[in-house]
Amino acid sequence: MNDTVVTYRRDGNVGVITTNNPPVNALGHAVRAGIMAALDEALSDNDAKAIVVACDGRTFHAGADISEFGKPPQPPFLGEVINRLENCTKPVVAALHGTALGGGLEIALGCHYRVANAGAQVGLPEVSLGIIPGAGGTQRLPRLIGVAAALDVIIGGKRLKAAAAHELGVIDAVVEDPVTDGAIAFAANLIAAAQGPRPIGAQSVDGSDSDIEEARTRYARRYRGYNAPFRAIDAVEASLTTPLAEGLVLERKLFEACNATIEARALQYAFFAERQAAKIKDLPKETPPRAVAQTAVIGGGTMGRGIAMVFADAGLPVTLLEISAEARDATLTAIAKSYDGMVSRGRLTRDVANDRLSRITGATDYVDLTAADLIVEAVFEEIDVKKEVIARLDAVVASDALIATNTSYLDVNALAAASAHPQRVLGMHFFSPANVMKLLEVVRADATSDTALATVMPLAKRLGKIPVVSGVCHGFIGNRMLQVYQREANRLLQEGATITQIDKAIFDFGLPMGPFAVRDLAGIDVGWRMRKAFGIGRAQDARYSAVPDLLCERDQFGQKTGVGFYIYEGGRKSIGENPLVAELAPAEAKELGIARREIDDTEIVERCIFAMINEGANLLDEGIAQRPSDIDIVWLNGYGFPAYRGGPMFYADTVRIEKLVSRLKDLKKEYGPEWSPAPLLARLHKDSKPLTSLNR
Ligand code: T1G
Repeated sequence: MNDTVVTYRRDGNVGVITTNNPPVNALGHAVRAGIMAALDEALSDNDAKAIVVACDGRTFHAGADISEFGKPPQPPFLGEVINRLENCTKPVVAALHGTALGGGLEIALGCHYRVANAGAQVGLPEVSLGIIPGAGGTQRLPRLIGVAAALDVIIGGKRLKAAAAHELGVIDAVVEDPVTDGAIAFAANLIAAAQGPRPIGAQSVDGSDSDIEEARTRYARRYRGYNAPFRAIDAVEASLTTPLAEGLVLERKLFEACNATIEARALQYAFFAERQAAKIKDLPKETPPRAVAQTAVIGGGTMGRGIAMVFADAGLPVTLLEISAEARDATLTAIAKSYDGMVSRGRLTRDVANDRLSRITGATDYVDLTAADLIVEAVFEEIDVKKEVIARLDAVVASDALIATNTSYLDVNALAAASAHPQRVLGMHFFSPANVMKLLEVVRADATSDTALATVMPLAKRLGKIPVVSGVCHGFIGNRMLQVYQREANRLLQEGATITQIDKAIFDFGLPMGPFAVRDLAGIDVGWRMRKAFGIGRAQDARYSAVPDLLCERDQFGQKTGVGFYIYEGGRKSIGENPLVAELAPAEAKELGIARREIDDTEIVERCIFAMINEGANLLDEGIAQRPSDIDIVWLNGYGFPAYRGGPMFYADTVRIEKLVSRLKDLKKEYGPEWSPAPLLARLHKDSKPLTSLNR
């Protein structure tokens, strides 16, 4: 046990307990034991009239050590440490900085007073890990700030900045840095004022059953399919009627029940998978990134505008190049309108919006891009158009400036070859809307340099994105799997299922929309134009469904034309299926000699989801994706795969590989070779290994 992670010292007549357990002072076993030992010292130190609990490093305790979950728990448990703090006979002050989250805030709630520096944030994000606060958060926070405000933090996942936490009464004072000194001064004032311990547990709870019912109703839609958020509401509800000690016991029971669920395993897996995705296995850690101080975007369409806002939102100046002055002005006006909308919806202050807008400069001449360190092209999805853009950039920007393409499908190797410096070309595939969606597929072409990757991966984090590296193939990781998922949806339509039935089955499985509704949202024509450009059709797939193409040939593109697979009124509201689909599908089935039949939801889900899992395994075998968890992060953050299922590859393990492989073999017999189990799955089956055993 590393017994130096927690130290005790005295400053005047204040005992100071300090934890130093990088990177985030997680409350692992050594820290818990260390705090207990330091408390013994502080309580037996007669010259210490008050105690300060603080942390060194970048943050106060950022929670329990998630990597300890699933391992045999070791005493002292966090709840014991916190009860000890609360029952101290000397006043205890918590000194908060960085992100006091989960068990970190619970430690602070066990203390009698809390001070923080201006940059501190507090929160109880446990439901995002499939659990509930398990060390008093659901019992003490309602006592401190009332049920309604506590539910916003615990269920809403609200992270409170210091000023808001002070206003709400979570913290007693915002102090200057260094925060520990501020806390020691605060404690000295308590001593001077003979103010003693002030346990939260002794306080009553301000709230009512209607707060609880309101929360259950309000979060029902947001947490559709989840368990933990509703168990957390149960725990907070108990605080209304149950003394603290019993409430803590009930909370612990609910915590353990939640922690034993697949949802908890899936969300904790996703937590680490997201951080793992940022690491490129064969990229030397010491590779120096290129400085990125000035950026540029070429093309002011929907994606170009969104990408420019991503840079501006992250504090980077960006030049947005358009083909003409009119187009330039129209683009800037559209961006200003987006920011206005955010201000009117209260998501941004006017000052912040103006500040961000001021970082975006419109241009019409490539020469205005000479100073750019990173340029993202987001022009029309046509290879020759993009090649010309890259060649023109070669002539004006520095030879080591990075050129990124936002293509969704095109061959990034071919685009890189259009530059005299192919090593500086890579893909940065943003998802629409670019300034909202967190996923960024970073496409590594054969020539892409380590410097380019070492620059873009950490930059993505600065842009608030979750980067996942992908090799070059048609559709990279996400869209390649999406194609087989949609292929199966189209075939199920041929065979007799309706679009409503298919979409509902997938919706019930947990995705926010089914494959037909989502194409209507994005525009059926996006795929249609891509298939036409690549000549994709019956030649490649004897069962190819032309129904989407036939709708597009009639300008029925979905929501944007008011009709697609469904009919819409007032833009987004579907008023039912497009009757044309019910004509075209049986006609196509007849043409292809396919017998139509009743199809149940299980088959729909299996065929759509298993097809993409199998394709994911092929992506791993081909080295396009580094690890299964990267594929999961792509689908969780780019395609709305339900996080409580962990992503398609994690889900495959919950289905179990042997069941998956035998089902794939059945489907192969029924539908043909495209259902052949991926060699990787066959190997894992033979070795009785789960997919996630490959996550390194
Ligand atoms: N446990 C273990 N490791 C953690 C960790 C944690 N709680 N938090 C971060 N790490 C690791 C992370 O994997 C990464 O490692 C490194 O620290 C830096 O993290 C009883 C049970 C604090 C806001 O949910 O939200 O308390 O990849 O890259 O972007 O009720 O980390 O470098 O090897 O994310 O600056 C509740 C989780 C736990 C907070 C910092 N707490 N952490 O963000 O750095 S449950 C949380 C975060 C709980 C109690 C319950 C963020 C951060 P590596 P990072 P960052």
